Amino acid sequence: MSTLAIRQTVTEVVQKTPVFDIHTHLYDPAFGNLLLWGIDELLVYHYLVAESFRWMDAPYDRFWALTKEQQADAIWEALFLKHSPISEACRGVLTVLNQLGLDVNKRDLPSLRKWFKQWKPEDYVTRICELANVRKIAMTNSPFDDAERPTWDRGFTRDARFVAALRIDPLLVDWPNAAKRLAGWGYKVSEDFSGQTFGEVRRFLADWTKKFDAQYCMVSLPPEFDFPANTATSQLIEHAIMPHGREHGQAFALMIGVKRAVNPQLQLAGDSVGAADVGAVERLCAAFPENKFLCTMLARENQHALCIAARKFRNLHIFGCWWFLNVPGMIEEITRMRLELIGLSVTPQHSDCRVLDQLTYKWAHSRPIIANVLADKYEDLAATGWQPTRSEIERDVHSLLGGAFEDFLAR
Ligand code: FIX
Ligand code: ZN
Repeated sequence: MSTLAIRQTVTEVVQKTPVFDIHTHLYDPAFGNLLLWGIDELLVYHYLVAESFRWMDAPYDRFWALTKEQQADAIWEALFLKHSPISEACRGVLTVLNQLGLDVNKRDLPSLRKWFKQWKPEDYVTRICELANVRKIAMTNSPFDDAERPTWDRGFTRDARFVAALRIDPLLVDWPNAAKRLAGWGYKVSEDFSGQTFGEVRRFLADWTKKFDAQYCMVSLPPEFDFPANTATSQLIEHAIMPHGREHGQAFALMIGVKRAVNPQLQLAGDSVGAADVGAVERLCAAFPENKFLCTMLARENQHALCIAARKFRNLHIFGCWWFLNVPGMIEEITRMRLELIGLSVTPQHSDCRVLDQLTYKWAHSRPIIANVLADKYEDLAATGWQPTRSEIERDVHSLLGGAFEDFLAR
């Protein structure tokens, strides 16, 4: 293949390969209103809330007292009408509308609202999955979430496109309160870890793993996360999460580097970032070679060391350009570094979507960047005389877009 043919083939294959989106905040349609979609949800996405407050002088509370539609109006006005919507999150809204065949140039929010009202959620899921070319979506499912627990308790017919992930932040970052809740649900735990506490936490994890059919167990952690350490988090990981993971063959996903609520007035939009110690991840992987770890980190400064950790530990699979890193410049830099350091045994991207429609933009924006970096790498190979074939390219792209993740979980 000529270099032009390589680039065209890679671009086409990356577009055509269905994705397994391994971390989102989307829900199976059975969860009703928890599955967010449509223009108002797109506009009140917390990424845009944070950006819009930069242009607003009114007290925070006045914004929060508005209805969702009024909040969306205020954001539309501040970020789309009064200034050009060039940030990645703003551009995302326009990509969604454009992919749906709507004319963004009219800048006509009322008629956009009207268009969305004609859809039924089940049909819309299918339309969006087709447009985004997504084959599977990992949800974020928390037994501590009062909004979703009743649906699990009641039971429902699963939509095969949505798989569950067992999210346990309260257990690991707020043990005293989590212990009270577990005790309330009949698990014999004590805050000081005495008696059967660890066994009972394992029973809790096993019960919800079964109820969710959870593909992996996940936590987000602050930059201060350390292991081993004299903390409840470290104790619980060692004595409950690790044995649970081994017993159920379940990977443990760590998302490290989030500083929660640096500006609580911004609510969900108020979280920030801090550099963490990749050494803690290395020590976990070394201490528990029989466990599998998935990891993404929020700080740009951690990305290189995290790649090196993945070179050292085959029980570590790194993934995604998380949150503030999910912007074109960072995706390009991080993806290039990962492919150069660990080749194809990585999942370069997840969407982290909170609104169904965002699947179209997150993947439409990431795919060409991944394709471009990959094409550079194949061109380098071709320069040595090693010609990649189309089927090799298809195999590799399938790996990057979820296949390597599935293989890792199956190991
Ligand atoms: O902890 C997480 O899973 C984060 O991804 C979210 O909580 C965060 O609010 C987000 O939406 C980032 O994209
Ligand atoms: Zn997330």
